[in-house]
Amino acid sequence: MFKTKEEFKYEFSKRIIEQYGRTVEESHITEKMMILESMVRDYASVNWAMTKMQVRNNHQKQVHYFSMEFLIGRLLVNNMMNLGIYDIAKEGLADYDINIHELEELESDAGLGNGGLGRLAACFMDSLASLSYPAFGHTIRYEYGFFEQKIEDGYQIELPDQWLRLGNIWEVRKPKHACEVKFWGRVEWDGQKQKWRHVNAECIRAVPYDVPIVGNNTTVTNTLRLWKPEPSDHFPKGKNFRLYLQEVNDICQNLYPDDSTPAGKFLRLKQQYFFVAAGLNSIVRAHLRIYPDLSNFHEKNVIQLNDTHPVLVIPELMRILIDDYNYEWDDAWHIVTNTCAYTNHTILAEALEKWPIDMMQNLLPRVYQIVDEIHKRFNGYVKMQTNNDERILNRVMILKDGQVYMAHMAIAGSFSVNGVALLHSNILKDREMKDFSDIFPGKFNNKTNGITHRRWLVYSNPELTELLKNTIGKEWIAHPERLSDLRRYIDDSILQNKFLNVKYQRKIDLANYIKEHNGIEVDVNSIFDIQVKRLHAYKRQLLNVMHIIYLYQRMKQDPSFRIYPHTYIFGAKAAPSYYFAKKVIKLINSVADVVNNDPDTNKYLKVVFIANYGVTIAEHIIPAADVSEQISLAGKEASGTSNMKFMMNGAITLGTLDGANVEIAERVGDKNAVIFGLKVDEINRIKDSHSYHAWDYYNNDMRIRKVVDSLTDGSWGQSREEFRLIFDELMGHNDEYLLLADFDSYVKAQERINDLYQNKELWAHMCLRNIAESGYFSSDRTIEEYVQDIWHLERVKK
Ligand code: F55
Repeated sequence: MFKTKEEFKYEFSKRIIEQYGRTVEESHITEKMMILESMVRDYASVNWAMTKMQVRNNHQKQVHYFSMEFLIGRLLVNNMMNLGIYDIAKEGLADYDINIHELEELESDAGLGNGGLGRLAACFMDSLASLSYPAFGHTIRYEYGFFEQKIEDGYQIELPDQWLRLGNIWEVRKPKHACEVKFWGRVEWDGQKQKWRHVNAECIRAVPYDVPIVGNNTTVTNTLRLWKPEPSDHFPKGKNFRLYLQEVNDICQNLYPDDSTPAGKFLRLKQQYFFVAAGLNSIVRAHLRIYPDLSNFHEKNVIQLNDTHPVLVIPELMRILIDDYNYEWDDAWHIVTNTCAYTNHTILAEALEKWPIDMMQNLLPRVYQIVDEIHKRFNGYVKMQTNNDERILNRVMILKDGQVYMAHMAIAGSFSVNGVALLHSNILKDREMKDFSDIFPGKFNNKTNGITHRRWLVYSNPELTELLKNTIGKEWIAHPERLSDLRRYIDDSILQNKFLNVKYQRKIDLANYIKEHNGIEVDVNSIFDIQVKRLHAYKRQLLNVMHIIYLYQRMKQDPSFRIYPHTYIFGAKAAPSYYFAKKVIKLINSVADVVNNDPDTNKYLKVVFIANYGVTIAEHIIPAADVSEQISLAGKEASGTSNMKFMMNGAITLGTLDGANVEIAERVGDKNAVIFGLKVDEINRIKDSHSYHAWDYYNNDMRIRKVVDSLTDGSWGQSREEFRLIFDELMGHNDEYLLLADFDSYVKAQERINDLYQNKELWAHMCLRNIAESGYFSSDRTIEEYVQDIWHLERVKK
């Protein structure tokens, strides 16, 4: 493998000639990019093979992270940086007159996820490898990732995300690890063998495509296994071949673009079982290559269930143990419940997965039988634990109202249940899932989320990284908690100025991006106030827009009222069938059109909606933020993770006491975050007493009335009906997420930002304090906690 620039250049040109029969100069830019990728992949593959061998030979325990989503983004730069070969490659390419950044831009952004949950899985894989822990990820190899968003006439348009257009150099097809997954059919009792048989099933072959997950500054390279469905050799007799092929392909066509409600679709259940069954099959086979049986399965494997989506692991592993390996129920249950751990990411009732019983029974007849048995035995256990309390039993049952409650099965079948931030974990334990935590004391725990500081600071913000290195050295890169070394310097005025200058540079970059993509000129000296995340009512992008409308109306009405120049920036994808969310996008764009083109105000106020928000775009946006909008209704955002990325890049959180904002505010202190809004207990009181009346706020606060009225009086250049849905949500449905109740407090918080920003020294001090306290939010810390409390892994041994 190349160690020097010259070796790199030799290898690069040799491969181009061998592969394409041309010189470097003659080759096409995509060819150059693909050759570079293949060199990095091959560079990584030595470590990859070694890691697998070491884990096997040392009989090490592994974690298997099962997730329907891994939002990994681009890998080229990340892998080169983690391998420490970026500079060699960059300089070698420069000698050929190739700008490495141009190659980087050609890689597609692997968007195999919706939002926070999928991105968390990707950050965890990076931290696991970088901390040298043995880990596998399992998911589906979607043909099309999360849709590409375009904005036309202010509306969201969805286009297919063809991430595999140029092929995917990182993946390696592993047909030898393929297996069969069975759907449909029925179960029959085999009297001779004394067990159930699944007959007349439709088989689909599952073939793994393995992607190396390269650790930073370690030889450990783990695997992300993408499962692809293919036609089985056991073609179902009498079935129409084309129909069958269609069914096979359907499984991996699309990622469900829904972060709010489990699309009650058959196909989604099929997807879930498909990758769960395939993943388990490969783990069991790997285990049996080393050990004589499965009785120590849970000592060598731990399976983390990323939300309820992969919870079929529980009955499927029971099925394998009982049907395929002749374990008794109790022994199998012991293994399963010592293998599985479950992470909850939401308490929104509409997001808790339930599957109609008949659907599961038809599609997965044997698995359903096992679910039914788990349900019966769990009922028995609950009765025993609660002195036959029928009310509790009714609340915790796995099967009820004709549905399978996946979260209930997850809790019953796992040894650990965790939330993703302190507040969220407490709400789970003390409120939403209190019955379960009474039944299983000790099972519930918290693991506050984190983000990989490598991607989200070191690689995406090299300017800030350089400044940090020059100030506190580079220990923090391997030990992010050492960002606290910065505490001593936050009042150093030279550092403060350098920081403000780095921020300024990044704002220029983003301003150029906006100019190029939106055609809008923004003032780089204005406050960049940014809200980027999935569009959802509870995240309250609408509150942000309402405040912008209020500022605009007030500046129009009162020429003596002017704000410090602000650029409000949004990025958000709405689920295609989520009409309200799509209307909010349209509203943002309509308000932007009016406000940006009004010469009375546009020196002070600009609004920008950046299309197609995803990992790659986030890497440009986040380093440029002054203000991080984290304004969900308290109690609704389980954690949030963009809040951490912004903090680490020196932005000030403008947020409610929700999710991980609580922990951010606690760490930086009151003075270094701008917190507003109702708190969880206040909201609970309001909701429990039914005492909230949106119309009271409308009638009593002229600012609110004017903002709300503007939705239906044509102010935003549209018909009066265009935003009726939004008006109705607020005034007709009594403002479920209490925007009007938090409006006044939000206005005041924005005013605080406005004042604070004008004191440059104070502002820089606040930003630096945020960076200094952000080490805790590295996913390295989160992973260490999972390892200590749940997974009990050892680092890969040589
Ligand atoms: C995707 C599909 C379904 Cl069916 C349901 C939810 C999702 C999804 O994307 N959820 C999600 O992203 N949840 C988020 O998880 C983050 C990581 O824990 C949290 O930070 C965030 O608060 C939570 O909303």
